[in-house]
Amino acid sequence: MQEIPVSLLTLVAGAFVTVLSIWLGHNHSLLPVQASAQAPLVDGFFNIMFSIAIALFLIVEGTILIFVVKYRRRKGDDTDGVHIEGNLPLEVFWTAVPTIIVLCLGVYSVDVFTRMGGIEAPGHMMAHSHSPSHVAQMPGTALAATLSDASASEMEIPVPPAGARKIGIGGTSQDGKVADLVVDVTGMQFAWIFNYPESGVNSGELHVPIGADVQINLSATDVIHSFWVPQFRLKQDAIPGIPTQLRFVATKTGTYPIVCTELCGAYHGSMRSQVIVETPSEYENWLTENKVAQNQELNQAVAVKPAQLSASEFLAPYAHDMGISSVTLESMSH
Ligand SMILES: [Cu+2]
Repeated sequence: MQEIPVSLLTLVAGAFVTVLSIWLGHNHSLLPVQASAQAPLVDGFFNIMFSIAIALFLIVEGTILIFVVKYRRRKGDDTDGVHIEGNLPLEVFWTAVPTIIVLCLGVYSVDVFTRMGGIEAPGHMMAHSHSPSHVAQMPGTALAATLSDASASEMEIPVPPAGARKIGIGGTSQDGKVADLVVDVTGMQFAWIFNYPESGVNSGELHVPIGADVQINLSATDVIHSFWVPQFRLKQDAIPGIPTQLRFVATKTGTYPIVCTELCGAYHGSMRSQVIVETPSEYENWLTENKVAQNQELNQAVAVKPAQLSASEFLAPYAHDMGISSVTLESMSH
């Protein structure tokens, strides 16, 4: 009986491994639900990496299994194996293939990060600097300062403009488009505080309307924390003294966990909150209820921090007792 050529068998096995890997890589339930417009970008990247990992697993483990059976020791065979040393073409091949894979994944990951708004347009990020005075003002650029003596004309040094460059996903890359909703988020040991600057509402959980372009300004009061919503596939550090931001569009109503994912102290594990993605009308209701509730709290407060209040807000509780109308008060403060 004639044998099937090995090359033909290899070709069939290769096609089978390719199809199976791609199918498994795109039909798994390893990732949580996609709840933001950014999530499919990350998942696309994950699925490609997972497909490659499955293919490598099948090739390596499959080869081991085939060889264990095919080249097992036969009864009465006590001879040594064939001595083989080196195979340059083979070594070039198995070095080149991973190199190409890693380079392609690198380019793809940067593309995903850019489309999510993680990298600012070059004009925003880098500025040509020919003046040593710029260098001197930058923190941590002792090395750059030394180098600039040698090649000042060729150096590209990031110079933060007056507004300071934004760190995080979705900075100024959205073509300067203003977000629909801005929320200031403060991380502290061991809680997240959400402040809605437009309405003055403070909350322990994040409410956002579905489909809105949301910008989150992150800060930390003590140590580094990290704001992570697995269902949004978004994560950004909150760093004391350095403002960072996240920008996302929620695409699925529901309640999703917010997890601090930077070990920040003894109760790091309990530093959790939740983001509630609501319909616009539900969101408006929530906002109105909280505005009312928090205004009542303000009027009943025994001690408030004057620094956080305008003059009329601060005087409002006393003005009523003194018989001064809020209109008078308003005109006094201008
Ligand atoms: Cu934390």
